[in-house]
Order: sequence, then C-alpha cells, then structure tokens
Amino acid sequence: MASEDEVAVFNLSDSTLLKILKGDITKWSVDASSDAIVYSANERMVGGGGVDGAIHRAAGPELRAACYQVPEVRPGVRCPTGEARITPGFNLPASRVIHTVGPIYDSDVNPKESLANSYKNSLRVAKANNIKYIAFPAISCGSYGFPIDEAAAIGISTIKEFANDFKEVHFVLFADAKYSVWVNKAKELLQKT
Ligand code: AR6
Repeated sequence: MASEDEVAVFNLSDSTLLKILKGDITKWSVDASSDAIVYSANERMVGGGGVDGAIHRAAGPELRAACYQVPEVRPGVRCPTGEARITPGFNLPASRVIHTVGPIYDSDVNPKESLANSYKNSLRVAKANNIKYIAFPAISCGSYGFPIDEAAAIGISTIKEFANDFKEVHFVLFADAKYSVWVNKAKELLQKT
C-alpha cells in the first residue's frame, strides 16, 4: 500500500516489528486470517467524519448494522471513551475492525490516560481475538484535537507494553506531517531495524 520510502521499521521487541506507513488505513491488510484495523469512533458508534467515515464507506452498510448490534452500556453509549469493541471488516481488506473512542482533548478530564486506554483496550481486544497484525491511525488527532507529538509518544510507548503479543503493529498515517512526527518519536523511543 505504500512505497518503500514511505515505511519506517522499528523493533518493538525481539519478535515484534513496529511499522510506520504513510497512507489510507482502509486499504491496509497484511494477513486476512489474523489482521485488524483500529479506528476512532464516537461513543454511539453511529459513524462520523474523518477516518470513521472512510472506514464505513469502504466496509459497506453491514458494518453500520454490526455497530447497531453492539449493546448500549448506557443510553446512547455503545463504547465509552477509552474502551474498544470488535466487529468483522466486511468489505474491507482487513478481516476485523476494532472500534475505539479516543478522548476529546479539550473536554476529557485526563486525555492522556484516556488515549493510553484506547490503545491498551484495542490491543487487549485484538489479543483476545488472536489478531497478530494490527494497524492504528492517529487516534484523537483529527477532530478530537489531541496534540500530535504527545499522541505519538503515548501511542508508541503504550504499544511497546504489548510488544510480544503481536507479530507486527503498524501506524498508518494519512498526512505527511503526522508521518514525520511519528517516525521521529519512534526514533526517540525505539530501536530502528
Ligand atoms: N487513513 C488513515 N488515517 C486517516 C484516514 C484514513 N483513511 N482518514 C483520516 N485519517 P479523525 P478523531 C486521520 O478526525 O480526532 C469522527 O467523526 C486524520 O488525518 O478521523 O479521533 C468520529 O466519529 C487524523 O490524523 O478522528 C469521532 O466523532 C486521524 O485519522 C471523531 O471523528 C484521526 O482523525 C473522532 O475524532
């Protein structure tokens, strides 16, 4: 999905790679028997703009129907901020979709903790479903307003805690500026291959 110069590869552990790619996460798949893409939904899981809209357009209407099947934990809330839910990917190349809700930076009581929880709970759900390859976008870094540099540090350091549970963890970043921030942060925090 991306040419070689748009991929940066790091060691998360002896057995797990972190890849940072520039591109469209809706096109991502590594191994359709064990892969999943994560995206930032809203608590109602009713679709929205940004990466949410792109994923629903690519997955088709069955994804919306699957979201409506997720039980509400309280009126209007299927996935509270910081939690994650899993569904099939339907028409997406990736086999599964993990729906997480990142914090709204300006209104969350503890946005850093909530963002770390989004990553942790996405990885926990993935592990419980035998996912070996997982891709994240820059959760909360669009309309939810999280500062990119801080978000990259939280994303990379949180996935490091789960390194041995996956074969590869990818970040798929849409914009050049975010790709560079993520690569520079990974250079600070991880070993390049
Ligand atoms: N592939 C990869 N990254 C993408 C793509 C794509 N196809 N499209 C957008 N991005 P946002 P949030 C990037 O606003 O801030 C929705 O309406 C984008 O450039 O999608 O978590 C939900 O329903 C940005 O860096 O998500 C929620 O209400 C990143 O994805 C709310 O937005 C996240 O931007 C969630 O806000």
